[in-house]
Parts: sequence; structure tokens; C-alpha cells
Amino acid sequence: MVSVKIEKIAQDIKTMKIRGAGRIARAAAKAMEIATKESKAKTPDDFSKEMEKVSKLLLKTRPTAVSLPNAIRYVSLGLKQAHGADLWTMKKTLSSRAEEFIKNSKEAVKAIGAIGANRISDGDVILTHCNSQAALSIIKAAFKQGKRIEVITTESRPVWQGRLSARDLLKAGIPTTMIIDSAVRHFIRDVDKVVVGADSIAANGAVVNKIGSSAIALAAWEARVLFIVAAETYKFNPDTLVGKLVKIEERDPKEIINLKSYPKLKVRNPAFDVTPAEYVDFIVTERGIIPPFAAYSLIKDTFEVKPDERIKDHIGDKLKLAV
Ligand code: RUB
Repeated sequence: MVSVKIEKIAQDIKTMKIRGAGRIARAAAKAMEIATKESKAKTPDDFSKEMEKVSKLLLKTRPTAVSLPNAIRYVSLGLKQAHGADLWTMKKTLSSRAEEFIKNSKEAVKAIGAIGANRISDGDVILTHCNSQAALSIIKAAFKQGKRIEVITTESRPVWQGRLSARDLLKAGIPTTMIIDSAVRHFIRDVDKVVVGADSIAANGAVVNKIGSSAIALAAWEARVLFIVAAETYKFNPDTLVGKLVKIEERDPKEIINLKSYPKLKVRNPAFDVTPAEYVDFIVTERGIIPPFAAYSLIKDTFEVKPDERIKDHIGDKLKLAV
């Protein structure tokens, strides 16, 4: 049985009360820690099964941000590490891995700010899209260094995450202008740098982020404006190394229009899109700045992916599905 508390966290992620790839990942790690504390399992085996249920529930909430499965993988590795140990040790290992993930994640966002700020110049006008803690960390760190910057934020329809960014930037004292999403090309010549976050980065360097990011990247490329992505290493997607595609979440049409008034209208509402590596100047990670084409090596180093083993895993999955 999954507890009410865990159900609530899963529901909050699904309904976007908790949103943004980094926050989703930390909430998932926290949920696993809470589930560990609440567990009434009497044997390590029962405990592992309980945690598997919790993981499955969390994984079902939103499909695009790879930070979610990566956080769960990171915490669950505790079960493998403590394999054969008593129940108490197992629970302790899992809890400390969850805490470690949350701590590392917060530190990574800070480090990205410090590193990325070095690429922001005094007087820059920066355009940002949606609401990314990693992207805002760069902007706020540059402002704290005394650089006189201005920010243009999009609305980020249909969920208006741009308002969250505007609030955060204004709170930090940064002059901020809001524009509608479709006005990006109109204003791009006033912009020196675009800084956005990421939900998933593929082995070929393609960046999956809030819908509209790829159109902004195109406009930036045409106007020779730098397009910078801020992403912790757990935003890189190990499954793309064996050819799996990132699933783009399609959300409820209700976010866009009341269908009762338009019964015959077909509505599409993808929450994310893909920006090819060619349009990304560089990615700021907590381990430093990398060109998008270095995503392949970063994934190999970070996740210790042995393609053969993962391919075996995937064949296993397929067999299970076939049965
Ligand atoms: C959020 C979004 C953000 C990334 C990165 O989409 O696209 O740019 O998640 O955010 P949604 P962060 O609002 O649909 O979750 O840097 O905070 O992880």
C-alpha cells in the first residue's frame, strides 16, 4: 500500500503544483525517503517491493523530465548497495541516498549559477523562457556580481510559468520585462543571450525543454544571439544512448480552451519540444561548461552506461511486454 502522503506528492507532480525538472526530482527523492520512514515492512524483501511500488507511482506522474527517473535510480541504488543487509541498514542506506540526492541537487543549481555567470557580461539583456531554477541561478548570480543586466521573460503559455520567473527576478531586484511567447522574434535583436533550462538532454545533444524553446533557439540562431542551456547532470538522459526517444508530454486541452464551447475542435497541447544540438551554443552543468555534442561522453561518465548491458535490459523489457 502506498501512503496518502506519497499519493499526494505524486498528485502534486501530476497537477504541476510541484513542477520544473529539478523540483520534481527532489520531490521524488523526498517521497522515497518518506516512504522509507513510514514503511511497516518486516523483511528486506517486502521493503524492496514497497519501494518498487512507490517508484512506479512516481514514474507515472510526468513522462518528459528525465530528472525524475534519474532521481529514483539514484535513490534506489541504495537497495542494491545494501543487498543482503538487514532491514534497518537497508532503510538507512536508502534514506541517506535520498538526502544526498536532494543536497547535491541544490548545490548543483548553485554551482551552475556561479559557472554560468562568468559568461554573462555587464549590460546584457537576457531572454528566458518558462521557469527554470538553473537558468535563473545564472541570471541572479550575474546580477549579484554587480553586472547591470535586464531580463525579458516570456509568458510561457498555457501554464504561465513566466510569471513565476518574473516574480523571482523582480524579488531579486532585476529589471524584468514580460512578452507574449509569439513576440520573441520581434524582440530578439534587443537580446544578447538566451538562457533556458532543460527537462531532458539526449546523447546527441538535443535539448528537451518547455514548448516554444526550439522556436526561440531558431530566432536566436538567425539573429546570432547565444543560446545557453543550464542543466544539472541528472537532466541528461541515459536511455537515449540505446536509441530510446524522449516522450513529449501532451497535457489536457483544458489548459488552453474550454472544449464545451468548441465541441468539434481538436486541440494539441505538447508541454515540451526538442531543440537540436546545432542551435545550442553550450550547456552549463555543475561540472562545467560543455558543448552540446559532449552530451554523449557526459552520459557515459555520469551513468556508467555499458550499452550492451542496457541493450540487454531493454530486450528484457520487450520480452516482458510480449508476454
Ligand atoms: C518546466 C521547464 C523548465 C525545466 C528546467 O516545465 O520546462 O525549463 O524543467 O527547470 P514544467 P529547472 O513547468 O512543465 O514542469 O531548471 O527548475 O529544473
